[in-house]
Amino acid sequence: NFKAGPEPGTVLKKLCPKEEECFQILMQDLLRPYVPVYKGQVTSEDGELYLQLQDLLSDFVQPCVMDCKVGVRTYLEEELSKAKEKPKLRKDMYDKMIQIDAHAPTAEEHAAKAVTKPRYMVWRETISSTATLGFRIEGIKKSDGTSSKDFKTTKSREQIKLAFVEFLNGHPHILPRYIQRLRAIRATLAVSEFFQSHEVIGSSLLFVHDQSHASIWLIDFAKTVELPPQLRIDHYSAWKVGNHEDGYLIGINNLIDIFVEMQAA
Ligand code: 4IP
Ligand code: ADP
Ligand code: MN
Repeated sequence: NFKAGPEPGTVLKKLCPKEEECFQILMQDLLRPYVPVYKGQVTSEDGELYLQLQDLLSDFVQPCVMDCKVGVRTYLEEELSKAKEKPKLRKDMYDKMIQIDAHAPTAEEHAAKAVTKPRYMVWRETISSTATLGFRIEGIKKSDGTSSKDFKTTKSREQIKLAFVEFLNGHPHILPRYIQRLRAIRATLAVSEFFQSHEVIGSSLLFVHDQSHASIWLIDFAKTVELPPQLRIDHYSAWKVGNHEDGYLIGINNLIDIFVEMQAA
């Protein structure tokens, strides 16, 4: 999905037209300092279209990287209505489900050896911290290059804190910088036209630090869509089918609270 860009300091991500549209708007929005710079489309040797983005890691030396997916909902309302009209059974998602918990599927799902996508996505939200805290850890890469995606059942505040402590291990001075950056992001979201007019689903915050620097960016807008005309959301109220709420600010607030708690400890 990703590869090194043609110019140094850039990466290429497979083109998704919806995501490109977001980046085009974001380059003119107050959120611009908090997203990778979008440098346009490029075609690779094999004829595939890519988005060329600023490589967020290029100014760091042996960085530690953490991807946190933000929001209480991780699938589009459109995917829900599609699944209702025409349930598509996903064997791959059933397999991913039983790998974590053989008892998670219902008798019917066991018989079909398949689940629908919303069923799988909601289950993922509830076994992780997404449903309760409005964010979850997707992956962490340490400065030695080793990485882990083993956070699918990291759910409680305490489990999250332990993972954050481990992520910051040996760099306590980074904590206030992350808090400052998260607060700046929250303040900017409050005045961003992009944030006012979009439902932000499946997007992540990318935390990056090394010995001396730390920063956070918003990434992955493949499932971020413009709200229907006249519809407004507060990114905080409970989601109900049709209201398009994403819980993005629940996640931001909990992230700030948890980091502040760690600083006080
Ligand atoms: C994945 O589940 C992630 O939720 C993907 O979201 C999602 O892609 C996949 O759906 C789903 O199988 P696991 O993380 O548990 O493996 P993301 O790309 O944000 O990580 P979508 O297409 O919803 O973005 P499918 O339908 O692509 O398999
Ligand atoms: P996907 O839609 O495939 O999940 P993402 O946009 O979420 O793709 O990116 C996947 C991973 O790639 C992120 O967790 C992050 O580690 C890395 N990444 C994404 N964007 C950048 C970037 N601009 N610079 C450096 N690394 C990035
Ligand atoms: Mn992603």
